[in-house]
Parts: sequence; C-alpha cells; structure tokens
Amino acid sequence: MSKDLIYSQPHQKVDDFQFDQQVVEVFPDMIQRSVPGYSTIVDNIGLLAQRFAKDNTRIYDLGCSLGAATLSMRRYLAGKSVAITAIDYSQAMVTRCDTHLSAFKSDIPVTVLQQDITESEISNASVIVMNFTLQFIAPEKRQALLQKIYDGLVPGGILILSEKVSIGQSTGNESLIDLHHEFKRRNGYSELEISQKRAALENVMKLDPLSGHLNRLTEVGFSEALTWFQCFNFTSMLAIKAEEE
Ligand code: GEK
Repeated sequence: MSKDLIYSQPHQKVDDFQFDQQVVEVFPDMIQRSVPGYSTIVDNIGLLAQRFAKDNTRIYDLGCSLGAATLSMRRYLAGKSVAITAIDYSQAMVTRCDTHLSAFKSDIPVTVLQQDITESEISNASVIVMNFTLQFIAPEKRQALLQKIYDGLVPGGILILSEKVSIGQSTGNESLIDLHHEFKRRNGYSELEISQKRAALENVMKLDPLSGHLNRLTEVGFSEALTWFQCFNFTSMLAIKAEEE
C-alpha cells in the first residue's frame, strides 16, 4: 500500500482537493489514517447489508472510491440473489475499483459506473450505502439526492450514511476536532500535512450537523434514522424505510 505523502511538503498554494490519480495511488492509506473507525465501519456495512438485503433487489455503493464497502458487502452477501451497482464520478477511482474488484472471486455481480450520483438512476434497492460521500455533494443538492435514494428503496430497505459531522460551536465540538487531529498525528501525519489537507478540503467538503442529517432523513420519508457508529466527529447512520407505507 503506497503511503500518503501528498501534503508532506509545503505547497505554495493549496489547491482544492480532487479525487485524481495521485489520490487513487495512496487512497487506502489516506482513508485508513484519516478516518477514525474506517475499517470497523466498512466491515459492519457488510453485516448491515446481510441483515437488510432482499433477494432480487439491487445494492448501491454511491461514491464507491476503490470499492471497500462493495467488497465487504459482497463477502457478507454470498449466496444471496442480489446485484451491486458501485458508482463514482472520478474516472481514476472507477478504473482502479474495477481492477481491485476483479482480483477477488464472487458469485455476486458488480457493475462499476462512472457517474455523478446526483444524476444516477436508483431503483429496486434494498441497501444503499454512502460511506463518506454526501459531504462532497453540493449542500443544495443533498435533499434531492436523499429523496431519490428514499424513492428508489423497496419497503424495508435501508440507507447507510457515513459522514464527518459538525457538532455546532461548543467546547465539545472543539475537543472532537482536536481529538481527530491527535488521531492523525498518532497515525504519522505532521502538523503541515494536517493543516494543508484541511485547507484543500475547505471548499469541497461542507459538513452538516448530526441533528440536521437525522432530521433530513426523516423529512424525505425514512421512518427511522439513527446513529449506529460514532468516533469523535465521524459517524455512520442507518435510515430505514418502513415495510408498509
Ligand atoms: C469507501 N465510499 O472507501 N458522484 C459520484 N461520486 C462522487 C461525487 C459525485 N457527485 N462526489 C464525490 N464522489 C468510499 C470512500 S471517498 C471519501 C468515499 C473520502 C466520490 C469521490 O470521487 C470519492 O471517490 C468519494 O466520493 C468520496 O468506503 O475520501 O473522504
């Protein structure tokens, strides 16, 4: 696994973060060292999918990057009659994701598409995953995307939504942010790397508060929305569409 050194040297000007070839090369190391609980979340996405996936439906992995959540679900769903659609708008990610997925054998068909998920068609889904993707979607497009996801789910279907969240202006929020930076330091990132990465993400990653996420999930129609994982300001939510509408 190549080490993420993208922000290890001073940049004269820090450009907006992009999911390009340079990022693809180091992505597994970057996400593992930056997102507290990433492996736990990915593994349990498989377990949640196993519990809620229904035969003869589709499973979606929106903003799939290199397909970590897809791989986890494919393992846990062995023997089920489902098909997975993994979508990402970065061509570099999609190409590497395809190679990555074909390195493992499975009887579950996976289609990898290069698309903007705000324009993708979603239908007959029992499980939809957005693992740290919604935070990169323009805030004004989020509600419509979530509505499309809700509408594309079969009754009893679920959305697993992982996000970095803001907790408001509070001492608690400051502490969670500091603890996340400490997590990155312990994983070998320098102060320079942490601050340059923060600057690169400033315009492209807009965080919503946790309460805003949960309210919006209920607004689009989910009968239940809850948090099943949280470490510092990183959380993963589970939203359930009622069996009977
Ligand atoms: C994982 N889920 O490892 N349409 C499609 N893809 C998009 C869009 C969009 N509009 N916007 C961003 N992306 C993965 C990790 S990474 C999270 C997800 C992170 C894609 C983008 O190209 C990138 O691959 C992904 O969303 C976000 O489980 O790097 O923090």
